[in-house]
Amino acid sequence: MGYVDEVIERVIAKNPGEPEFHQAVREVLESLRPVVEANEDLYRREALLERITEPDRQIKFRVPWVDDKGQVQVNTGYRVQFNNAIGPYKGGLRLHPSVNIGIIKFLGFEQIFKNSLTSLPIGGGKGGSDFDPKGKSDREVMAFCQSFMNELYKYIGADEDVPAGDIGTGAREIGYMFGQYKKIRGVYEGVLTGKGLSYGGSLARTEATGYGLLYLTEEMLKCNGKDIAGKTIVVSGAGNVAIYAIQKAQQLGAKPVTCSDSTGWIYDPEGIDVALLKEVKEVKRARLTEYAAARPSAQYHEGKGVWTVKCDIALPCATQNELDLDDAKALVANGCFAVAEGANMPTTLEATKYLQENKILFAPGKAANAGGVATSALEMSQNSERLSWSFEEVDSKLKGIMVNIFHNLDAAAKKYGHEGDYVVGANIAGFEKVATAMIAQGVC
Ligand code: NDP
Ligand code: 2IT
Repeated sequence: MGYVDEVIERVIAKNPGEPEFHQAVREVLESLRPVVEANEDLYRREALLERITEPDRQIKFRVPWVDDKGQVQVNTGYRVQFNNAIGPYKGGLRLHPSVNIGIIKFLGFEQIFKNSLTSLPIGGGKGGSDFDPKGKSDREVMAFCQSFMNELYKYIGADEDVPAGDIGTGAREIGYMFGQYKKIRGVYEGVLTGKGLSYGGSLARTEATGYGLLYLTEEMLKCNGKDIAGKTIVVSGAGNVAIYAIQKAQQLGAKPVTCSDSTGWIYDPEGIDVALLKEVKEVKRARLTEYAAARPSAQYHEGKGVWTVKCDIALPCATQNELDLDDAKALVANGCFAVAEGANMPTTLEATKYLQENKILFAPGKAANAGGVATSALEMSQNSERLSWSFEEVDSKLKGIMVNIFHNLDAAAKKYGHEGDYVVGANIAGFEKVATAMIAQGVC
């Protein structure tokens, strides 16, 4: 058995009951075969693949808080510090009832390669809790966030580990956590990113993941002789990533016609009304039924369904494994020619394979959604130099980073004989820098 297969088997045996982590490891390691085969003796001696698939540490803790009725609630908090070969651990905090250690490990593992691809000095980590912010009052969210930070503060710091937002964690949650960190440590530092603009946040961080997704998609299309203007786009999700992906797609002359949340989806043939979507999701924190109620051209459907809508480009921006083999078949049958992942691992392995076999341009999340964490790293730079850059400056750096990511992964795919396979390209390009740094730093 080859080294890659041995390590995949070992990871599955050592981490039972963590299917998302197994999936992420399988996807990355299988696409590293060309590099691993070229360096097998060195990597085996260094146990490089065993080391890179084993987190530096996993922290799990109790998060007790008091709800508005005076009842004590208990959630579980996690932080997985996966790899800091190229910089302090960096990655978001997910607050969603589905959160467990396997999900945080898959996200932390992906983050290593994503962060490397940005070309900025950030290592990989992820955290979160099974707390559900939905339906909670601001005071309850604050009570949870403060209790979460009462434990997390021991493990993070501006040069150590810098968390940020993810599903369920936006500016409100980051604000409460930042306040509590400052209170406990007495230090004003860039320990979190995605902060409010009045206390160290970066302009364009809110927009960064969605905008970055479109910058990379535009470049991928351009390099394949296609133009984004005039194209019909289907988007899933209605959160931070989806909203700003829709906004930038419109600015580039495309027409996004769908969005979705955890209960249903919208088809709006006239194009999504971003101002209305923001009002429903960012301000009212309401369901998409409210969007449909306010917009005569919109149709609301219960459940899942955006991938059945005829489109040129699909942008999954909600959550993992939301685009399966049947969805991939529907997209291909309807003439879709490009898929770019705004979410982390939204496409199943079978669906990815099917899309690539059918010559769909496929940009994997660790490249396509790297604009969020890249801009977080720019927020860290601004915090360190105690300056704030203009929106235009951050946005133009973000665009440069995304264009550069595309060319790096395109070149890596070509170098190893897999031209056009951007999954292979992204994994190899992200891995090479981390592997070199790990070997240079010795066994640690
Ligand atoms: P948000 O919480 O802002 O939005 C998530 C959206 O997806 C919501 O519309 C939510 O529905 C929907 N959703 C979440 N979970 C499910 C589910 N299990 N089934 C169906 N719909 C679901 O999160 P983000 O937009 O920040 O994150 C979306 C994805 O992008 C995640 O995979 C995240 O890891 C990834 N990502 C985020 C980055 C960021 O900077 N925020 C950076 C890079 C990647 P509802 O409205 O009902 O809650
Ligand atoms: O998945 C991700 O890259 C994020 N949720 C953003 C992480 C960050 O540190 O900005």
